[in-house]
Order: sequence, then C-alpha cells, then structure tokens
Amino acid sequence: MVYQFKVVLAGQAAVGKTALADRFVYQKFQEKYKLTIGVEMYTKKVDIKDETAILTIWDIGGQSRFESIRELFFNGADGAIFIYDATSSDSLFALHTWFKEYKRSNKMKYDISHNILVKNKIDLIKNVGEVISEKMINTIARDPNGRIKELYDVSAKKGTGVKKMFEGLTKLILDNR
Ligand SMILES: Nc1nc2c(ncn2[C@@H]2O[C@H](COP(=O)(O)OP(=O)(O)OP(=O)(O)O)[C@@H](O)[C@H]2O)c(=O)[nH]1
Ligand SMILES: [Mg+2]
Repeated sequence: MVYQFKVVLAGQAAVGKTALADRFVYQKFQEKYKLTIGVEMYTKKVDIKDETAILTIWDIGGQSRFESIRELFFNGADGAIFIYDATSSDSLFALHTWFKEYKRSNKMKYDISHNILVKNKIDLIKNVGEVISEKMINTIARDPNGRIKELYDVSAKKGTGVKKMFEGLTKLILDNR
C-alpha cells in the first residue's frame, strides 16, 4: 500500500526550513540565505518497514509578509514539523504563534495531525554555546495548540538527524492514520 501525506515545514524566517527540505530531498546545502517566497513544494518517497509513503513537503515562507497566505498552505496537512534555530530563543518562542495559525488554518485535519518539534543548526552550538534551556523547550512542547509528539535535534548543514526526523514524522502518521 502506498500512502500520500502532506507535511508542512513551519517556523520563523531563516530557521532552516528550506535547508532541511533541500538536505532531505536533494542531499545539498546552501550557505547563502535565500528567503522562500510563498511556498515551495518537494516530493519524497519514504519507506517504513513494508509500507511506503509519498511525502508532499510544503516548505512555507516564514517572513511575516507571507502571513496572510499561509493558511492556504496549512490546510489539509497530515503532519507538521515546527522548526526553531538552536541559536535563537526568539525563534523557539515564536512557535506559539505558528501553532495557533496552524490550528486555525488546518481545521480539517488538526485533531489527527501529528507534529514534531525540531531544533535545527545544532552544528552552531559549539560556537555560540547553548542558549536554549530544557525548561524553554518544555514550555513550547506543552502548548496544547502544538500537539507536539516528539522532539528532534538536527543540522541541515551537516545532515545530522534529518532523515531520522522525516522518517519519525512519517511513522507517527502511519501508526495513527
Ligand atoms: N550553520 C547552519 N546554518 C544553517 C542550517 N540550516 C540552515 N542554515 C542557514 O540558515 C539560513 C536560513 O536557512 P533557510 O533554509 O533559507 O531558512 P528558511 O526557514 O527556509 O527561511 P524562510 O524561507 O525565509 O522562511 C541560510 O543561510 C542557511 O544556510 C544548519 O543546520 N546549520
Ligand atoms: Mg525557506
């Protein structure tokens, strides 16, 4: 059986949504920041044991100027990856707003949607130190609007944890469909 799931990448501008999709789908990484205008779509096949899922990954532009059109992109999502930048507590706290938006815009599937919380850019922690405490993460992860099921630490630059993160979300969706 082949399933099709819509997955959205959510989070503040420049947290690395596009970088994570590029790493997972094309095994590439771009150092220079190029903001996403509106939305970019990716497709990738994921095999979990003897099941196959085709993920349609919606990489949403995080700049505030795209806020008004975002609801169209969230609609009908089976799962969401809420991403923050390991070097920015602001990007973590900003997720409260993204949760609310996601809930409002994905009414159709919100109750059965599976969502994970992802700390990206962990390769930079050695330079700047750890600026995000366990307590901060718990505060966000417990937000009832977020419905966060699992946490992942990743680096789009190094590739650390990226495949595991997408497979983890796929498994959550498959196990609870
Ligand atoms: N060191 C490091 N830099 C990263 C990582 N992931 C992304 N970046 C950099 O962070 C910047 C922003 O990455 P993007 O993927 O464009 O961010 P985005 O979330 O898609 O931004 P918007 O499209 O504006 O919403 C780029 O300069 C990337 O090279 C990472 O894991 N480590
Ligand atoms: Mg982008």
